[in-house]
Amino acid sequence: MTTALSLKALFAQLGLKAINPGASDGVTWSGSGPLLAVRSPIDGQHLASIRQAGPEDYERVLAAATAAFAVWREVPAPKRGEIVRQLGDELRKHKQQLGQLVTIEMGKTIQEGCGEVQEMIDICDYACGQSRMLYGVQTHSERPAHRLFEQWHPLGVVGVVSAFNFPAAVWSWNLALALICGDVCVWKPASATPLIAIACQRLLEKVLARHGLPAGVSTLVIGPGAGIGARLIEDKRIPLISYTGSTLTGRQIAKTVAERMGRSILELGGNNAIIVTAQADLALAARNVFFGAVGTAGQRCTSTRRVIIDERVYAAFLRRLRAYYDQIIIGNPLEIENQMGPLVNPAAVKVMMEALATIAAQGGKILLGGKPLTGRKYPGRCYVTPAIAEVTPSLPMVQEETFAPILYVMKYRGGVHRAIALQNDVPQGLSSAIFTNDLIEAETFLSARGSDCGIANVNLGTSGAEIGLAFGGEKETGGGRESGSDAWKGYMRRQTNTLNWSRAATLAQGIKFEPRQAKPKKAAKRG
Ligand code: UN1
Repeated sequence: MTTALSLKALFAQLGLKAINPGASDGVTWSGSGPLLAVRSPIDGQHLASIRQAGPEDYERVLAAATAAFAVWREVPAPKRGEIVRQLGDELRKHKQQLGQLVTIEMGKTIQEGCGEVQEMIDICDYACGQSRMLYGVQTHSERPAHRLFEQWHPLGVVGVVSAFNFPAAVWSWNLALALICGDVCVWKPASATPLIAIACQRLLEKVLARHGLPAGVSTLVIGPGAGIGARLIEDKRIPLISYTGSTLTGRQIAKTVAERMGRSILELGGNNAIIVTAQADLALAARNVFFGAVGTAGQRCTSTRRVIIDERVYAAFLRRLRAYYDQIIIGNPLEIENQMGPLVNPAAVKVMMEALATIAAQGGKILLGGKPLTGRKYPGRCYVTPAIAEVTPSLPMVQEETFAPILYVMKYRGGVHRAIALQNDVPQGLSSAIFTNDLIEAETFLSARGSDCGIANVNLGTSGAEIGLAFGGEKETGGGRESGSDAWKGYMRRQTNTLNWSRAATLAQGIKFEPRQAKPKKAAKRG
């Protein structure tokens, strides 16, 4: 763990204090709710406290956001892009510190903590470019002298409810696009990771203040999901809610937002599989499965949870995978040589242990790992060894996402279509991959009869998507899309426009509707 001094220095550089207000309208910080203690999963150390947002703080924030929208939507989109670019520059300058804070607060390795900040920088650059490309189509009207086109207008206040596992990047994927689209953001981070949210919010406020922009373009409320979160979800002033988290909560949010005719972008659970066929490069496959299952201690939505292996290469593949698991270095994630840090909190360890017990009770065989780690090297009750469970595809637990480093291995027999059927046979549909050097197998996997997921990869793993194309998944993953491609459209309202530049009134579809000629009025007699 960092020494007290370097934690102090980190806090000073990122604008954090021992007690931090949990609500910001973009300029003024306040907090009238109960105190929230923030602990590091690395060693259980108390890092800081948050005075959470109360109802009046929330109202103040929403009033600022609503007022800011009226100003921000008038700022030309490329100028909005320039603000986002400058946020990217601030992130660049503070990459190391922010990466370290991510690691201290949620436990991913420092490599991955810095990688998360890099992903934020990438989306800022991307969004800046996109701000000059908010294209609407134009087509030919069926009427003479008419112009038919569409425009994309800003939507309003966007509520971003983010998860602990990408505590800063989820915000940036939404914020960068929302801002260039002319929307303003209210951010409610996960209660496990409020410090990184405060640090990011402060950096953005610095940029906004430099340009004299109003408070409320970017705002923050920290508080429990059931309190401040529920307020946000139910608020009619917020036309779009972007939520990243569990399917259970997402289902509830989807209902509540739909009930008030709002929109939602949902990034929910994944149950991501890798298919290893007999034509696979087994060394490449094992390496990728290892990172996919163990990276971020199995706490990514895109983590690899299942491997579906051709029975002919099952034993050989497993030998290679075991070799990686056997040499894994677990420990303080701030130390660069450690490949896996702790889970986010002791409750997550409990969930993992219970899941393993259920898997065993259902007939699964725990091949290795799955034990809590204790002792001097592992303070804080959050360290575990990653587990591999050998299962048959019909094992009920295989249908569920357990947010922990548990990997299911299973065999298939027959052609690639058999493996694809198993891969698709779960309620979730986020990410998927196949390892094969056979073109027909690869293309079948990517075809309409292939993977049913939002992401499908060939010869690389399920996690670690780049920001350049849309990110999200199907089925119980929620259907939302963030990041690249045309995901920006989700943050705008579309308007179809028809403009008549003639003096004739022409109806579409050839309909004639001529008013009868009105008789000219007789001139009034004089005198
Ligand atoms: C998540 O876990 O919520 O593809 C997102 C990845 C990252 C995003 C993960 N770029 O693994």
